[in-house]
Amino acid sequence: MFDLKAYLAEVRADVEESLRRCLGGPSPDTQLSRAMVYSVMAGGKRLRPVLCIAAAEAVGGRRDTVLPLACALELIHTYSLIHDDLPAMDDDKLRRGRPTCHVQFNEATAILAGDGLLTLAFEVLAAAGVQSGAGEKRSWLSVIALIAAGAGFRGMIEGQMRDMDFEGSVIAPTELESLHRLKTGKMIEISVGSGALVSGATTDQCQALHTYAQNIGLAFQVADDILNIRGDPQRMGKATGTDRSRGKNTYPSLLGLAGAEAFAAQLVNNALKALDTFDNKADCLRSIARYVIQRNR
Ligand code: GRG
Repeated sequence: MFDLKAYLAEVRADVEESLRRCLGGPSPDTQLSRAMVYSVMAGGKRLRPVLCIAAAEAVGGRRDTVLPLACALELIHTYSLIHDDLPAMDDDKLRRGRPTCHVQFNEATAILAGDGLLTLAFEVLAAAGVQSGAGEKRSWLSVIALIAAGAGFRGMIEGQMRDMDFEGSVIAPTELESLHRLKTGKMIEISVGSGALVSGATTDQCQALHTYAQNIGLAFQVADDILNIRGDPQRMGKATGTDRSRGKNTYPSLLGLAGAEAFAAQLVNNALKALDTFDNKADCLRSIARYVIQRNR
């Protein structure tokens, strides 16, 4: 039986050490760098780095090769959380169990800390590409393009835009699905896809992992919607009940709680099925798929 708890603890420790190195370069001890470190090192499940590393290992790749990639994904994710919490967006006061970045510092610092993390991510990626061997540079360039597109205005940012536009109006399930495939799903897709790509996955493996990622990406969002109703704010480190008060479209509001749970379980089954041709090196990905809907934070 795969020990997911031990795997998560081990991968998170490696990622956090690497994140500290990324953030600890020759920069002055300024309010800006303090705000960046504050938000990145505030905990968090590190799901995107874990997925990136697990996908690499599932196709026989090495963890140390993809660590810069894993860090870049977490830096981009943290920037998106800082900006999502801003008064102009969700106006949240608590994130990862701490005051949000703009509450702890101020709004301008939070905006710039997000900008700093986004650009640092591409600095880290480009440096890894430069240091890679001659035969690997092409896949690093492809990965940089994949990440820029997934996190960008046709990906996560467009998802965020739609999420805000649809607040207060009822939308069809298909619209909700395409919104989440962008807002939450794209980062999960590129986490899995980039880890596999840099590790030399075959086209068939990439396709199967893409199906896996699409399904767990949506399942993650459905679970997030359920946790926003049923979760314990203390354990989650953020407020709950916020979707309803903001008039957000969610899976429980469209399908009911039981319907949303059944949908999430179906998505996880689809994800597991996509891994049928993989050997036991993909057990980490299989366990993560189950964890995505069993998690309590
Ligand atoms: C502002 C450009 C921009 C994008 C924001 C990610 C996002 C888009 C918004 C976050 C709001 C939200 C609640 C999204 C639903 C799912 C999600 C991404 C939750 C946060 O990710 P976790 O649970 O957080 O992995 P931790 O803190 O564990 O890393």
